[in-house]
Amino acid sequence: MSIPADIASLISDKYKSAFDNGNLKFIHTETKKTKDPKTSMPYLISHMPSLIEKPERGQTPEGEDPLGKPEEELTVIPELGGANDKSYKLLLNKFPVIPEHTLLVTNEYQHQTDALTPTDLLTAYKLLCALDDEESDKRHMVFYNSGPASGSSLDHKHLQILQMPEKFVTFQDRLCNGKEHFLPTFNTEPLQDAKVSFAHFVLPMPESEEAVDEELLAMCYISILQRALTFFQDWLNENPELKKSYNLMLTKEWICVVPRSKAFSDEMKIGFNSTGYCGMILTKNDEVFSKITEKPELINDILLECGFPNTSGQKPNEYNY
Ligand code: B4P
Repeated sequence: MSIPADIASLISDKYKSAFDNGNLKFIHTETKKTKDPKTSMPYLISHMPSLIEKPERGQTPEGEDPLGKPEEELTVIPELGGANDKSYKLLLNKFPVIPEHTLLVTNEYQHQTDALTPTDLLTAYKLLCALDDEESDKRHMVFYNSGPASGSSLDHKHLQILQMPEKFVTFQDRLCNGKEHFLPTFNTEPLQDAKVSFAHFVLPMPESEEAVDEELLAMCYISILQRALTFFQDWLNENPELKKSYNLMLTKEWICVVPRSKAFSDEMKIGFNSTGYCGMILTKNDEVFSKITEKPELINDILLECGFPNTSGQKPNEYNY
């Protein structure tokens, strides 16, 4: 797996020219940092006016695959991967809220509901290693929105990479702080913050980059994905419409999977993708923005409505995976 050593500047230069030439539409947001007084979960609420012209799920003309034949002006690296296997391309997101947001896209069409492969995971991890910069406090997160209730809008398999907002500490960071890497066993469950409303499965990553290979990443992913998928067996009677959906988030410090029941709360008029489940909330409606900034504890309830109940403290045989 080879990631060009100058990847950060390749992305910056491409972003600058695409921005200057109007090839991408940077979406300005008003942001507010806040915290849930009950769970202490930190939130960064970004407000993007609903007027923005961005196609939503189902609005891309049928049969069109914007990630399959991307604009040259948005393509940072057309062929990325191992020496003999250039399976991916790296693209700029056409509608970023955070500058230099990129997408790791499979060159051959695969579906966004397909499981991630060990190579997908290692390529994403290597990108994180190349982009994170401790000295300037730059951290990145990779995420994968999979399935119709995950908040995804395009079906061509893609992982996304964005820089974490400065000094933003997610609840997963807090949960993994000072903890050594482990793989779950029958007696040792992945970490789950008991104060947070929704089910989530988190594992700390090894501190040393050299310890992380395809096998370790695959073991982490499969063990937490398996726990997330149990919800779809258990809740199918109650909700026969349920379709397997989850969010995956990976940083150099932790990996997390959140099973999802809904992409959008019709009552609260807000939806989430992976970013929402680490506290980065995007609103598109003025009323919703005021409501949740005034009462951030509402967010925990809406995240639960679009996820499943927290199972912290339960033994695996109590919910049978
Ligand atoms: P998906 O996984 O399918 O969908 P998504 O990230 O949830 O974004 P969505 O499109 O639903 O937009 P949303 O209003 O929620 O990823 C598809 C990706 O491809 C998106 O990043 C999309 O922008 C990009 N894309 C679409 N057409 C493209 C094209 N022709 N060429 C290249 N890229 C293309 O969110 C709007 C934006 O803000 C999205 O980029 C989203 O990822 C990002 N975002 C959402 N919540 C955020 C948060 N809390 N903080 C920072 N960014 C956030």
